[in-house]
Amino acid sequence: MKVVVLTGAGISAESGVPTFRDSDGLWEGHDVMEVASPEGFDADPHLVQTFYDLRRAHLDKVEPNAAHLALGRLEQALGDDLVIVTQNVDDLHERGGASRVLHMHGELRSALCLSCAQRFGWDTTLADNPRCPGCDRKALRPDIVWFGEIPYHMDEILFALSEADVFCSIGTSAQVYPAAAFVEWAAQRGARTVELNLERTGASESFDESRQGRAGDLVPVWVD
Ligand code: BV8
Repeated sequence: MKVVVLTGAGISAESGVPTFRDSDGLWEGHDVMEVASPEGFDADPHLVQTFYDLRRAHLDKVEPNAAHLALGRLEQALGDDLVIVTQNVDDLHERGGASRVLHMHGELRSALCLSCAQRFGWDTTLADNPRCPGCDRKALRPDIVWFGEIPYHMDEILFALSEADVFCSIGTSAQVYPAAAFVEWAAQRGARTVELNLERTGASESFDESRQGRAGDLVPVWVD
């Protein structure tokens, strides 16, 4: 049985990673386009670098929760028949035991060089404008997919969705595309679709089954 799981910020909420659109969310106090778009980066790179530096530093203070660990167990059981696609840029799936995770919106612990296009594991800050380890130019940006940019791994994701028997969406408000369209793409190809989220979303009607609750409670039950 082939399973595709899509996760969003809600799966990391119980680990202490703020979501985007909940009341105390990341976007609060920020104009999204100021901190998560190429235009925002061009206008004020220091603001954007600092926004991601703070989130990168926070990763050292949080741990994977029961939902991440359950998906790690699911990968043990299903192997290559499980594809985890995440909109999240944290590393909690990996620290929860999953080894093959498609980060379609990039990763906090990666930096991308605008000059030589190389990527580097990155654990410190970028706002101090460090030189690229590859080309020595001061041209590093967060390796994050911003609004208007093309998500990563789309070919792999579309192929996995075309083969999926089950599609499960966990902890996402289904407001950002193309991720929000995955349920339709999976359903068109006959997959059974399940939504696990704290509250109903605009996409809930599109799922065969929509369960409300905390990911830390729902995901272990769904997995086991
Ligand atoms: C694209 C950066 C083309 C990473 C993010 C005009 C111009 C250009 C594009 C567009 C346009 N108009 C529309 C678009 C498309 C645009 C888009 O969708 N805009 C929206 C706002 C309408 N999309 C894009 O630009 C994308 N690129 O379209 O390129 C293309 C497409 C396909 C193929 C080729 C080309 C790029 C989108 C990526 C943007 N980057 N952020 C970062 O900073 O982290 S988006 C941002 O939102 C995050 O990545 C996040 O992952 C994503 C989705 O948010 P969620 O994860 O769902 O989080 P949210 O807070 O919203 O919801 C949390 C949910 O959890 C809630 O429902 C809550 O109830 C629940 N919850 C809370 N606690 C718990 C819980 N659930 C369970 N348990 C709990 N404990």
